[in-house]
Formats: sequence, structure tokens, C-alpha cells
Amino acid sequence: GDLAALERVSTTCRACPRLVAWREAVAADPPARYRGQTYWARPVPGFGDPRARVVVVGLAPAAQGANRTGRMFTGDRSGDFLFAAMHRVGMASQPTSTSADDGLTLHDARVTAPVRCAPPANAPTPAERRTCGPWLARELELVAPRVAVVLGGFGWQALLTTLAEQGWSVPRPRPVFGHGVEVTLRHGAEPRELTLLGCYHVSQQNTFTGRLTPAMLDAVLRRARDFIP
Ligand code: DU
Ligand code: SF4
Repeated sequence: GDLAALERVSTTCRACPRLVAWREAVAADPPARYRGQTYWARPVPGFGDPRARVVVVGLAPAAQGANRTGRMFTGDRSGDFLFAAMHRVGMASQPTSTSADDGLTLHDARVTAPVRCAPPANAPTPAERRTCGPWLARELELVAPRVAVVLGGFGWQALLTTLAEQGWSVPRPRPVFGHGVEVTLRHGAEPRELTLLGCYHVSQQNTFTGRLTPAMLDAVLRRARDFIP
């Protein structure tokens, strides 16, 4: 349907010269453990249930993860941590996510990111975030989730910007990101609501240090379910 068309078109995007160069440079010189693999090296679309009521919003594809496998959060330690949790709470069909054809499906859940090409040092520029915003905006319009679990401050800022541009009532000053922060937005006079749940990012910087534990992530994902009738 429309979502499949969006994904097809978005994967041809070359709007950010620095990211196009990086995603391709990484693919041309893989580390020893991935030598011989053909990298995706293109924009990575969101993955999961097209009618998901829970959307997990990250930062951007990892150079050796989604930029290699072509599926969001797939093929790196961040994804291992995230999908294991999604499986524990019943959102994922299996606890591992290793390649785009490993059979994983998500139930009433979806994973996506505000920037779709792997950035150097996992750090997109503000201009790159603005340039990529419309892809996320269109995806959210089509999926119409009830809850967004937002992993980290970059995704939080990016998502609030996108939602404000789409006519959601984002409070001013903007709600500040934090683990466990909850904000419910309304869209004009319409009855629909979207709740943002802040969660520390699943990167190794947080998971190896114990800043984000499996129990903490499980709790946020279970909390997301509280908003689903
Ligand atoms: O072709 P498709 O059935 O629309 O599925 C596309 C893609 O999305 C496939 O890799 C499974 C995944 N998916 C999912 O994870 N959860 C769903 O509810 C539906 C599809
Ligand atoms: Fe296009 Fe987004 Fe990739 Fe930039 S980051 S090239 S806008 S898909």
C-alpha cells in the first residue's frame, strides 16, 4: 500500500551529501568480521507492523548494523538489546534480529528513526535532521501510532519538531527528554492522542554501563501497552 510505496521511494533518497558519502564509504571498507558482505548502504526504512500502535523511535541507522543489513536496528548490539526486550513483552516474534530475511515480525509495533542514513559517529547534523524529517512525518501519518517510545534525546527533539510541524500541540517550552518522561499530545480539535515515552537509548554506552538495564526497557515497553485499549 502507501507505506510500501513510501519505503520504496525513501530508499532512493540522496538528499544529504555527507551521509550518502559515509554510508557508501563504510560499505566499501568493511571491518574484517563483515568482509565479503554486500552492504545495504542506502536509507533504511521503518520496519514492522504497518498499523502498529506502538512505534519505537531511535536515532539513525548504525554504520555496521542497519546500514549493512538494510533493516532498522538489525545486526548490531543495540538491536540485540532492543529486540530481546520486544520479544520478552510480546512485541517481536523472536528475540534476535540478524538479517533482513531472518523471519522476524513485530506485532502491533514498529521501529523507525528520524534520520535514515548512517551518520559518522552516530551524530547527524541539525540540517540533516531537518532534511530527513519529512520521511518520518509521512510514515507517522500512514501508521498513526498511539504511543512513541523515544530512545534518547536526539530522537526526542527530532520527533517533537516533526510533530509540531504536523499540527500536534507540542507544549512550549518543549518537554525535556528524560528516561520515564511521558507527554501526551493532541492534534488540533481531533480526538486522537499520541503519547511520547522517553527511554535511554539502547546503545552500548548505556547498556554496558547499566544506565539502561533490560528491566528498565521492559518496563517502558509494558508502559506503552497501558495506552492501548
Ligand atoms: O510484505 P508484508 O507482509 O507487508 O511485510 C513486510 C515486512 O514487515 C516483513 O518483513 C514483515 C514485517 N511485518 C511485521 O513485522 N509485522 C507485521 O504485522 C506485518 C509485517
Ligand atoms: Fe535522504 Fe534522510 Fe538519507 Fe538524508 S538521511 S539522504 S534525507 S534518507
